[in-house]
Amino acid sequence: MTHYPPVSLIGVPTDIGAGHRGASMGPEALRVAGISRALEERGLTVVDRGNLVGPMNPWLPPAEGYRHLAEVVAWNRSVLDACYAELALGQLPIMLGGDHCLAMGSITAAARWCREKSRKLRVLWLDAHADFNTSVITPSGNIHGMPVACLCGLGPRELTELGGSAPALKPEEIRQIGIRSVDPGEKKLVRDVGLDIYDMRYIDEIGVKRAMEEALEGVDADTHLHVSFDVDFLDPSIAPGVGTRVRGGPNYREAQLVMEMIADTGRVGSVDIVELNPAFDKRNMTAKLAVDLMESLFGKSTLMRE
Ligand code: 6HN
Ligand code: MN
Ligand code: MN
Ligand code: MN
Repeated sequence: MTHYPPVSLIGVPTDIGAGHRGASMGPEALRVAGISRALEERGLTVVDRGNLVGPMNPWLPPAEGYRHLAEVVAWNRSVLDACYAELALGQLPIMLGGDHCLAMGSITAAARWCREKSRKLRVLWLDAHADFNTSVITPSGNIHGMPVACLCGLGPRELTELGGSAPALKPEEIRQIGIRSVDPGEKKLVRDVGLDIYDMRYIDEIGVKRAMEEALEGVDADTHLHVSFDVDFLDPSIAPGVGTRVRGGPNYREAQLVMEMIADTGRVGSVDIVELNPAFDKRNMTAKLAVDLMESLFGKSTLMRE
């Protein structure tokens, strides 16, 4: 049985990078769905640090390919500081989002931490989308569609150099799982960069088990796993509470297996739960499912294996 450090929940109540309002209500929905208790019942020590504060959403159209760039930078600076502070305290930070742009801050923090501790970083990006747009190729200007590109050094300096020097992340440190919606320019870019993408077609063909074995290959005792869980990874029939629904995602058991196999590594060091949008949800069912999947991520499985 894995021994985990104490968990710190950090609310990031913003929808600054999204194309729909409402992900700012995500942190509270996850709390209402019982995230603290669920993790405590897994035997973890949990402290809820409350919510970060940042700029309001001015709801403006994109300017030069970016919507709300200054506000996205401000939010991510506080995410970076808060997430890094928890890692430095020996805690395991879980970001309660919030839209997916916040992963620039949390992953930059994890990358800095790993560099200082000479640990290997592996990012597991669970998402329907590759989030690899730039201001030139974006169809929307929404920065939640750009965090992976920015982390890999493709983006505005304010974001690529969030942690000082760019890039925060090498493409070979990331595995994307569940992908099924990639924009035309984005498709070319992910190929050029050589991102390791386990898309739904691949998962359909070889199954979750083998896909996850491949995605987790090389993870060892020195690896820090950062799990960036975009709730739109899930099939929208079981997870309607998101702004950007794409059908054809993992079903309930497939998603559990993804989490269980990550749990088996015992290497989870930081987590984002993002894009949960209570304005689109039904009776908080998506938040409850996200909590259920967090239990699996921290070692709960149907038959106790520990
Ligand atoms: N997400 N590829 C689309 C865009 O506007 O760039 C959708 C991005 C969705 C981002 O869900 O985190
Ligand atoms: Mn995303
Ligand atoms: Mn997504
Ligand atoms: Mn399937």
